[in-house]
Amino acid sequence: MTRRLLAAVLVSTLPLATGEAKTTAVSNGTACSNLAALTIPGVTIRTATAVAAGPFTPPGATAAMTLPAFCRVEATARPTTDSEIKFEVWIPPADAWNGKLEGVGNGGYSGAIGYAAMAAGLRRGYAVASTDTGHAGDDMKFGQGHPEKIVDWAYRSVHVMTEASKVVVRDAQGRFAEHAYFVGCSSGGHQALSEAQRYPEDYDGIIAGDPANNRIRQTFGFLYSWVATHTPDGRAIIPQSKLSLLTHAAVEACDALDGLKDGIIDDPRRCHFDPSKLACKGGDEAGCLTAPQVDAARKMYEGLKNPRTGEQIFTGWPRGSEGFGENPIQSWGQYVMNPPEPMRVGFFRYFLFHDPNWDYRTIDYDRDLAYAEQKLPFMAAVEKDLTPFRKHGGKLLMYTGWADPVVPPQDTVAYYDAIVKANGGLERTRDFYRFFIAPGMGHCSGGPGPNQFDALTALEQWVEKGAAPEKLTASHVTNGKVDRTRPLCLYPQVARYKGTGGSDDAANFTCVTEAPTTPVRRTSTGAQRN
Ligand SMILES: [Ca+2]
Repeated sequence: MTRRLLAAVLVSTLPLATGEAKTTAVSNGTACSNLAALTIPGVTIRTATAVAAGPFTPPGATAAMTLPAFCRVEATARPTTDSEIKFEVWIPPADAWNGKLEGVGNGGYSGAIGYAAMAAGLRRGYAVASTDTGHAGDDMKFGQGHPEKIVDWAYRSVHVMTEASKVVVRDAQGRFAEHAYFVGCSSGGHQALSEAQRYPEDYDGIIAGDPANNRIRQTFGFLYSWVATHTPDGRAIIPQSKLSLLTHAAVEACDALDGLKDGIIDDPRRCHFDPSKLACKGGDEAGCLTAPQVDAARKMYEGLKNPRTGEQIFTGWPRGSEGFGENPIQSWGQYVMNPPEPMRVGFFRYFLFHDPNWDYRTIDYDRDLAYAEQKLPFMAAVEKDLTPFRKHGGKLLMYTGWADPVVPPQDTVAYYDAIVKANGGLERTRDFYRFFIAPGMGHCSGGPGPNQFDALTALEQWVEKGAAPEKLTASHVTNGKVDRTRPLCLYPQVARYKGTGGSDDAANFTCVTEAPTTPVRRTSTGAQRN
């Protein structure tokens, strides 16, 4: 069913729903338990249950979360005969509802409803919706022989969830939500951009964090980086301890390039730290890198090039992202070094080649990329003309971390630069699409840089009051205490220390526009200066 047709069918069911509502509800809405009788084409409402304020333990969780009262609706959408898209809608009571709907995004290939994100939205007074994207679990085998389930994961599930959730909320409250927002990071960021590109009318405001939207090339990048950093028998060449060593050395070399020695590389594009500076003089030791380790690190920074044409297929990972934290996701550990095979090799086995035994050593980066982009173009969300979303009045707030070890931030920057070009320049683009980069932030959170900020309030102000965000104020928190704040500036502006007052206080920084990065000069220390 096309989107337009589905919307028409949904609208045509509304008068009936309104009639029911008037006979059963205290307010203008339908009583929670009666929502189970709601009819939406292609959607089955499985349960509708009033949940009292207090502890609530989501399915699959061991710990309870404390929530305000809400109406919990569990539903399944089947836009194709092979689809089984589970989603939930949580609706606050009329007197607690802020009049808005928030769709929340997913992580990885996760077939799991995002209960924690739903809880956060509900506490703010939102009606919230989340989907399992049409399958259970993070394993990519679900796509083997199920092309429609791949489409459900790639973009359809969020749209179907959104359209149905609007109707569920409308029936529960007796009126449509005044605004709809989507909030996601990582795969959720991919979903966010996909919504703006494919379904520009779904949301009025969208937050896309560390978006994995260049999904096909990112997957080729994962495969290449794994092969480049593992021995032929599959052992990681760089141990975790040496990932931290690399970060320490990169920060030491490039920290001061931004004029402030604060343990943060402000813009890794200006940092050209050469890992050979750490080369062992003799044998392998804890404080140095062997020749294969130097080579592996270089390839991580350089990224994947087409072996035939030399084209950069996918960017490398930034200096400063190697190993800055204890958790494997705060390093190249979780997505590159630690997996026994290339991360997301299932893309090739189950989605592309339909061969569970496909050997990643046989990849041809030229031929197979062309094939993948021809066969599965819907896996990526890289459309650059966002005119329909702009015309809808939508606002898009995108952010990323300059130390992201999972989704390379340079790719997000390249995408935004291309968006600016395709949408009439920076000023016209900023009217509806703004980008903020957090120096020293990891993947969606964490890292030495300030990485906690309230993007949703900024987006609300923009959509509802017309106050476009000029900067976001981010905090760094250690053991529950804020120990540093910093403005995240409107790209391409950067935060510069004013020269007086504490350098851990956002008030002592100003956002300035710097000249674009120019070709850099290699110095004897390996650091680079313009
Ligand atoms: Ca610095």
